[in-house]
Amino acid sequence: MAEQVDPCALLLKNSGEKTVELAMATAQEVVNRLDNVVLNIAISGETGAGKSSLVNAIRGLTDTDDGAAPTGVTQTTSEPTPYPHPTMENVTIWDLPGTGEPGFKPKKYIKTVQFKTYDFFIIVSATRFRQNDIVLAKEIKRNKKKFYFVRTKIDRDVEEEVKKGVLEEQTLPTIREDCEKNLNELESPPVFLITSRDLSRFDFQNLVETLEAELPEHKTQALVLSLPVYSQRSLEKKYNIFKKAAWASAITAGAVGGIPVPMVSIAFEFTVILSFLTKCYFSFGLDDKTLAKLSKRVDQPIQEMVRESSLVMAVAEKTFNAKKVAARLSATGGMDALCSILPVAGCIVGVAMSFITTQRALLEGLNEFHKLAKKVIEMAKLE
Ligand SMILES: Nc1nc2c(ncn2[C@@H]2O[C@H](COP(=O)(O)OP(=O)(O)O)[C@@H](O)[C@H]2O)c(=O)[nH]1
Ligand SMILES: [Mg+2]
Repeated sequence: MAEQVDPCALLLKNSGEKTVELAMATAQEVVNRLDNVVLNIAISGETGAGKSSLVNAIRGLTDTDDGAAPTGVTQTTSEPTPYPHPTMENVTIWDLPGTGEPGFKPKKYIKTVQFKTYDFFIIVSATRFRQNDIVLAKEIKRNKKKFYFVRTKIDRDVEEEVKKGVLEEQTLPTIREDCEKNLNELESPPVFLITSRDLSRFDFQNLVETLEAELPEHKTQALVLSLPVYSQRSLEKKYNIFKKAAWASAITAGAVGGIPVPMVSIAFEFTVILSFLTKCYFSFGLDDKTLAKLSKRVDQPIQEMVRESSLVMAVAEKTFNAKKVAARLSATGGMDALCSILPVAGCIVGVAMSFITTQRALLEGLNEFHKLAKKVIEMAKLE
């Protein structure tokens, strides 16, 4: 049998609060943060620089996917185009109009694109940064917003240099220095070298880490969860966010049903587990769309491997088949009970369950997804 743990003590420990009331308020905040944080990322730069491709890469899409921003098209729009994240609807990547036209007016541009909308700007170039990029950065700064310089299409440069016998290790610092020198008017801010074709290469991780250090914590969380899994490190960050949020989801399972604490017997809502695991599932990139693309790209049977997990399948099919999910979660005493009491798909179970059992179920599901996602990274050799 499971060991006796005092749910109240566990709640206080997990929340870091002194009273149950404060812990409940914190829990609600943690849960809201998983869903409701609004993040708006602006991608700017000259026409042809690679803005739309970066918009797609950040959203985990290739240029030919449904809903992808059109790329390689020469016509320009004068309006910013919002591209909502495919699975986190509060995260939007904005494809801004090109800045390269003669007579470009940064002040007017900033006004037209409604700079207040964005949490930060990414200024993209596939060559050295131009005067337009520099004046735009100055204007963004004057409006007290942050900007980051991204030099994209590095895969292409590296490839071309390799053909001439120049190694990648030599090419990268040369490009970096050249770009940074060109930005000395702005006191040479860092330039992040990336390729939208593969975010696991070059400086994308550094860019994300710089953003993490500079954005408010809740925005950072939305950013980390919304980015595709492109490395072991990016997965670990997501995992830690979910791990820290599990207790809060577990406790609000009771509160959502309008049932307040008594701690020991909170009404247990099965849909909470599924909603939590569905978020993990998409954020870890375990969904069919993502895996089908990855399997094809790296020519490995990754999708098949993941689909062997019945927990994944239950979440994927939205069958909300409680027995299937519960049976897959390891057979702790609590889980056995769960199997026997959860009758119909998707319904709220009016059975009293403890916060501890719910939390355990969330963590076990999370751990299984984490293991699978790690295996995906290994099979795809994403490092
Ligand atoms: N090799 C390579 N090509 C890229 C990359 N990013 C964009 N491109 C290509 O560059 C062209 C212009 O990109 P696009 O995103 O449409 O530029 P935009 O006009 O700034 O939106 C397209 O043909 C893209 O496929 C990249 O990182 N690597
Ligand atoms: Mg474009």
